[in-house]
Amino acid sequence: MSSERSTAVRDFRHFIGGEFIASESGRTFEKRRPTDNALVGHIHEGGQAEVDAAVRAAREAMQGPWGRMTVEQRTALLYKVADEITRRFDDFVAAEMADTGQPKSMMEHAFIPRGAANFKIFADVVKNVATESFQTPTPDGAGALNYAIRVPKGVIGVICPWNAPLLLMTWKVAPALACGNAVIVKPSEETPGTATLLGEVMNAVGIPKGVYNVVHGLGPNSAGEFLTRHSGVSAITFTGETRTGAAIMKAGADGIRDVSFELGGKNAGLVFADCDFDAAIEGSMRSVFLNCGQVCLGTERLYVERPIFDRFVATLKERAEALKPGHPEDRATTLGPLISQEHRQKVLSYYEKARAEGATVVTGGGIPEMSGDLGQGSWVQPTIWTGLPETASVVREEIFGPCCHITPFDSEDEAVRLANDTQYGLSTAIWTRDLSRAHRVAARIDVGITWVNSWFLRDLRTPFGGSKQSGIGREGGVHSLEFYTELRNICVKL
Ligand code: NAD
Ligand code: 6OD
Repeated sequence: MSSERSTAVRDFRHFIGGEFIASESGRTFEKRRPTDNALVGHIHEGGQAEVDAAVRAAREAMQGPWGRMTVEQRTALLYKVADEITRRFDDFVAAEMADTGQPKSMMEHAFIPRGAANFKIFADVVKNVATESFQTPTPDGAGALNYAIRVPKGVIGVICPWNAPLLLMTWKVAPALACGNAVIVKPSEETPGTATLLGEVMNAVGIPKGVYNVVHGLGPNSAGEFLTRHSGVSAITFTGETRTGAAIMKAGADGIRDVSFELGGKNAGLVFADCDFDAAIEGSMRSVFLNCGQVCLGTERLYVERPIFDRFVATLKERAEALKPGHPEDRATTLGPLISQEHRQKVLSYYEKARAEGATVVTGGGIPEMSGDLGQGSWVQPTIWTGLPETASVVREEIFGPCCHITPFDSEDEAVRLANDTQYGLSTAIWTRDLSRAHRVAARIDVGITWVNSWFLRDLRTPFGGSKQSGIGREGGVHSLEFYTELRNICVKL
């Protein structure tokens, strides 16, 4: 495994039918490291041939031993996958750090452990969830018994983003496999590392060949689109931008393929004057700046009740200015770079728009000075704005960077109205000591997930997903089974 400081250039091949293979076309594209823009990989670009091969391998796997395994056998294997991820923890941390440049401490404490946890939780869910049954009266008095069984849907296409690669990929792969499906993963073109490594894990623990496949590539007119159009793919689970979701939905429509979508967000944090101030600051620091702001659940819009507005803005400014961008392996580093130069251009264009639209730039708004090779990386300053109307583009559009706009509010109704005034509906964080208010406000906000006095506190058994343009469907716990299985009803006349 290449260390983050080394510049070894890796070759990222597809993982199909249990083998690491090159593209038939011989085409590759570059992976550059976000911290210093060094070339760290050549990624094989999958085309129709690789998607066809992966679908064949997955279909064959479903006909083979995998398709005949009992739930106990399958879930025992998934526990081994989790244990092997844990055994190779340092390799996963290094792979994800090289791909995303985010601080090692975050990888170690949050993102990589979730890879293993996802496999364990869904193994447990599948073993412990019952299906429904009804006793039905019949005219002859003998009755009938209706009961449902769950069967795997088939081959699941898993299309992933780059912001938390292992966490988000295994959040889909684990329940899909627990339910007995085979998967074809299309990782983001920015983050090939951990999906590839997971292929090694699958082989090491004896997951049958063809159950887990990875086809690298791009989106439109490449592996991503070919996967969504393939008639051998039964359903598509996708995490990424809302615009991409719309394209995938159109592609899937031809085959009436089921979709599960986790899409963009422009989430609000609501800070009431009666909150635990320090906790609200601590939580907002995470919800704005974690992962350099590249978290779909992040709060790029903060609304703060007027009596504490000035103090809140000043304290958040002080804390944001204390963030330390730097090398991911340095324990002092608290802020990573953006994923790519291209994404930095997008974020900086919003920094520019904010100025043009008349924002007060409380802090940031540019590029930090980084020393040595880091000067070539895709760094941006943590940025806070105030003073813009709700119509401003940085208040309406998802930026996916380390930035937020803060607006004062005067009443609970106004806070709810402001939070809901968006095309998105993913998450909200409410900061208040008044529990009645917390329940009241949470119920009125049109999002899939509301956190009260916390943010990104996850229990994997709970429903997760977005309303409005933030997604379709819910995953997590039993809700994942709804997507990854077909429910068959069997009616037995007694
Ligand atoms: P993206 O939509 O650009 O890309 C995601 C994946 O889709 C990539 O693998 C890409 O290659 C593929 N893709 C692109 N076009 C495609 C097409 N036409 N057909 C098939 N595949 C295609 O998203 P991104 O930039 O990688 O990720 C950031 C976005 O993801 C943000 O909008 C963020 O909010 C969202 N996100 C949402 C959640 C959630 O849970 N709601 C979680 C993480 C990220
Ligand atoms: O925690 C999860 O299960 C999840 N899907 C998180 C999404 C994070 C978005 O960036």
